[in-house]
Amino acid sequence: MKISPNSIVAVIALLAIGLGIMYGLTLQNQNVSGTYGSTNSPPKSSSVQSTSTESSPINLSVKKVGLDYKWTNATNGAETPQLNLNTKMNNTIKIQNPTDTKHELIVDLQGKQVASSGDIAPGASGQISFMPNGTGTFSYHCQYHPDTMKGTIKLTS
Ligand SMILES: [Cu+2]
Repeated sequence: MKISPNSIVAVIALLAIGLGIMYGLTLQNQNVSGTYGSTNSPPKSSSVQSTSTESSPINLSVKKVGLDYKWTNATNGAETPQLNLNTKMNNTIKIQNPTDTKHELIVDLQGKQVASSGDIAPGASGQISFMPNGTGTFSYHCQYHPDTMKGTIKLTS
């Protein structure tokens, strides 16, 4: 009997969904025990990424400093943090926007856009997930505040 490519894709998708559900349940259990904050949400079960190639998420926020807006590290409050990303792994950057205007995180490679969060409205959150597979100079900025909301990205393989 010949196995069609479609059935292989279906089996892989089912396995990925199963893994996603198990991972989600694990996160929920950890939420119950209090080791995780309420901002954690289970990954999308439709992702075909194995969880072993997922690096831990980076959490960004935005702060108004004087008349300017700045990206901040949502964990320690540092302004304009360098983002450390892993090559050959899926990197997720989560963004909260507690300010009174919209922002959009853009990731650039050699000055050309490679990923975008889309608009993040006041009080909303968003995220970018992507896998840098190579070398080059990555950077990030805000679509609407490119002069004050820009920073560097360091790649680690
Ligand atoms: Cu902005």
